[in-house]
Order: sequence, then C-alpha cells, then structure tokens
Amino acid sequence: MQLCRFVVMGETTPRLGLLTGETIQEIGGDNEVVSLDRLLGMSVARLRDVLGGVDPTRGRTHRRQDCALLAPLESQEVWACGVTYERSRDARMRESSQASVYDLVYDADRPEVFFKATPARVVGPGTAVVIRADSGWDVPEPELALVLNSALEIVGYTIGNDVSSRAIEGQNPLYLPQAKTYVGCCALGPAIALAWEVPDALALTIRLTITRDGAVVYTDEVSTNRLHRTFADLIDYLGRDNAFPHGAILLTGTGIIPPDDFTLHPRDTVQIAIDGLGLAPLENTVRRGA
Ligand code: DO4
Ligand code: MG
Repeated sequence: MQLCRFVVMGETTPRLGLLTGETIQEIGGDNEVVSLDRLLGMSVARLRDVLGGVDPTRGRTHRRQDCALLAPLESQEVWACGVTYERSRDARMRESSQASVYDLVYDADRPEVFFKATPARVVGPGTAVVIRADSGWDVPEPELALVLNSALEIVGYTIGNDVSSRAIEGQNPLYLPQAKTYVGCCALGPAIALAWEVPDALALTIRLTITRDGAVVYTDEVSTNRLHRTFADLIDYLGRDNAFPHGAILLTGTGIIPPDDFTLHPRDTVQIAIDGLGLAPLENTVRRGA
C-alpha cells in the first residue's frame, strides 16, 4: 500500500489515495477534506492508524490506468543534502574550481543541506524535468527522498531527481542555488512508500537509466548502504532553527554520477528505480528551459 496524489483522467481536482497494485482507493471524499498537509501534521503512529482505518466502502475506487499520478507533495518544501556519497564528492572535486570545499564538507560534522525547491518547481511522474537554457552540462541526480512529518519523523520514502547544472556549480560553488533551483528542477514520485512497510532503507538499490532516441545511453546503480551519513544526522541539521508545519521532503544525495563528458539532451528519458520500496520507477522526459 502506497500513498499517492492523483487526478482522474479528464478531471482537474487533485485527490489523495492508497495505491495497491492497479487500484487506487481514494481517501476522503466529497464531505471529508483529507490533505497531505493534514496527514503530515500527524505523528507516524497516528498516521498509521488513520491509513489502516480507511474504509474501502466509503471512498471511490479508481483503476490506476484511469488516473495520472502527481508529485506526492502539496505545500511541502523540498530540501536536499549534498556530497553524502563518496562518488559525489569525487565528481564535484573534478568539476569545481574550488575542489577543497567538497572534500571538507564530506568529512565535516555539519552536512551540506540546501533548499532545493518549492512545490511549484517540482514535477511529477510522466512529465518533463528541465535543463537550464544557460547551462550546457546537466545531469539527473537520482536520490532517495525522505518524506517527513511536522515533527521531522520519517513517514515514508519516494524517488527524487535533483536535476543539476554541473557547468554552473563547477564555475563557482556560490552559484549552487542557480545550479539547483529553477522551474522544473526536481521530479518526485510516483507515490510514497510508507515507512513501516520498508524494512531497511539503507539497503535499497537505486538505478538510473537514461534513454536517447530509443537507445540506453547511460545506466548505473548504487546501494543506499554507501550513504556516508545517517538519516538522523541529516534530519537533525535540517531541523535546526527551522520549522516545517506541514512536513518536508528531504533528498539524501546522489551516489550515481554519469561520466564527465555526459550531459542530458532535450527529449532524453530519465528513469529512476529504487528496488525495495515497492514503487514503480520514476520516469520523466527532459526539456530545455525557455
Ligand atoms: O554540492 C553540491 C550538491 C551535491 C548534491 O546535490 C549531491 O551530492 O547530491
Ligand atoms: Mg543531489
């Protein structure tokens, strides 16, 4: 059972549901307003009770094929962690004019945690992520995303793509917000795997496949057991002197870096799978910004 946001084809109202196989059980209905914002204001224990008690005879049931899944967020901000895998540190040291900052942050007590996206900058499954018009070296960053409630407990997991401009970040690390945050810079989805149904989030395989003109041009994988930080540590720093009344999404960093001569092209397809979450892969095409 996974938590999802969706629209029924031909309609425009976003709905919340429980996805099991090919069926979506809608949560709430005409007389009962249930939002992700509200659910992420609950403790994990309360949420588990609420979702476990969803009455299948009350809400509508939809066939998955009649619905389009949306990015699983409402008003949540997306934050991200960087240089949490050795491969990420090494790639940034190669690309950057200021290599030492990446080496230092990899070993420092304080992790790199940065603001990634507002909900309006995030795309869902089956749509296009954006590579910037003023960048010529762009990559997807396939990442395990933590779905956090207002108490910053891990409620679930989803798949994230922290699309990034290596050209802009490589020129100067102070350009990080421009390399990372713009319209279409992040994809999330296709649904939320609930934390209590994931036995070990540090033993998941993340796979990236990039297809161009029908042929695979790059594929690689990494295990989350290569993560150099604990989730607790990353969440602790995110929460310091900060407030997330409706929870937040936290990307945990990339451990897959295409070769330095690789860049995304418009119309490429990026597929990210995380084995062990029970989610379908997150798939997006690529378009260049205006
Ligand atoms: O240091 C810049 C960002 C790194 C990042 O996004 C990652 O390692 O995933
Ligand atoms: Mg990243």
